[in-house]
Amino acid sequence: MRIERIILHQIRMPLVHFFETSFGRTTQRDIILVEVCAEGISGWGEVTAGENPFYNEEWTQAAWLILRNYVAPQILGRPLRSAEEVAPLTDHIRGHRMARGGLEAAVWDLEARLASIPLWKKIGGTRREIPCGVSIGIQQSVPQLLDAMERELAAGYQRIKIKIKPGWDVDVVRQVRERFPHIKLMADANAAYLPADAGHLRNLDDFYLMMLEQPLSDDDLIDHAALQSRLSTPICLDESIRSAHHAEQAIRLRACGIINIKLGRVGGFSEARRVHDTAQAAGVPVWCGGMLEAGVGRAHNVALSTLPNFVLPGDVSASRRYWERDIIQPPVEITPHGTIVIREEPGFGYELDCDYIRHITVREESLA
Ligand code: OSB
Ligand code: MG
Repeated sequence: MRIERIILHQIRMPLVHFFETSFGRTTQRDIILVEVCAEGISGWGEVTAGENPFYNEEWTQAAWLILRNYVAPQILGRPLRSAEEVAPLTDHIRGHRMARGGLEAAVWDLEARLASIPLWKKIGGTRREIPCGVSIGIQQSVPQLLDAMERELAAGYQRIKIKIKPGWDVDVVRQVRERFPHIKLMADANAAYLPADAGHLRNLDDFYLMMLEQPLSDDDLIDHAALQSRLSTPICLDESIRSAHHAEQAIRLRACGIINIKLGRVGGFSEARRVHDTAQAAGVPVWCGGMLEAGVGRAHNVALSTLPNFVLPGDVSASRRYWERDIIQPPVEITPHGTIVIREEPGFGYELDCDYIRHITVREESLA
């Protein structure tokens, strides 16, 4: 396969409801879609960087430049035997894994479409139905949070993740547990705490959470290991795991018992699979995280979640939780028992709604 053209599309989509984490509130998304073209067929990827460099150092504007000036020139016109060759060709670029991963995922989709097989089969997936959870952002009040949880549980979701930060943590989790004593529940701090908060975080052990996600800084495996030794609740790492090497180090240090895999954060499917395999070999379960993706990224997350060690419900939820109208057809939907059924269509398995994409495009550039 030889990529003849790469088209960057930046789209703007308002969220149905704002999404708030310890690092800030998002009300509308600015998303880069990467279209790679060969032999009259297009493959699509989504860059999962945020609008601001707050979750990690990446953001939409920087990702556009990295893709245009550094990633696309490495790939354009070059004969590729498989999508696995893409990540090594951009390995000399330090960081910017979401930008690189957006294009990498597009080439995987293209390769699957050229072979007329589903992407999930191409990457070695085995599940035909994946378990789903939801991530609920920080709310204005506890009753609002409880209402939101009520709605998601009624929709069938198998586990609820709530976002926490200093001042919105132990008391909130206590009230949630009083209201929902039996559900699968977890909390995500997005790196909002310090090692000195260990005593405070230990209070969370009373609420038998499935896990506590990324309590400490993204660059701090050693303090996560120290914290884990004082907590009975398993720590799950998100921001800290950018590669299989990080996964291996975190597991060796006992810094976590569970890993959240995000396609963009680790730079695409090849590295996501390596993280998956590293964790599986160590007996560490993984699940698929989300970055408020539009349909392309959402469909890629569904495909990734079919790998065998994705044993815990992911933050892979229905399109309608985020979008009035998604950019794929049909939108991603869940069953009444909180699963997504895997589709058999080639590539990522959904149709692009190109008219709608054109309608919400704010910038486009074709590279050849
Ligand atoms: O830490 O998992 C996170 C959204 C934006 C940035 C970071 C995170 C999240 C989520 C959203 O939790 C999950 C989703 O897309 O449903
Ligand atoms: Mg997280």
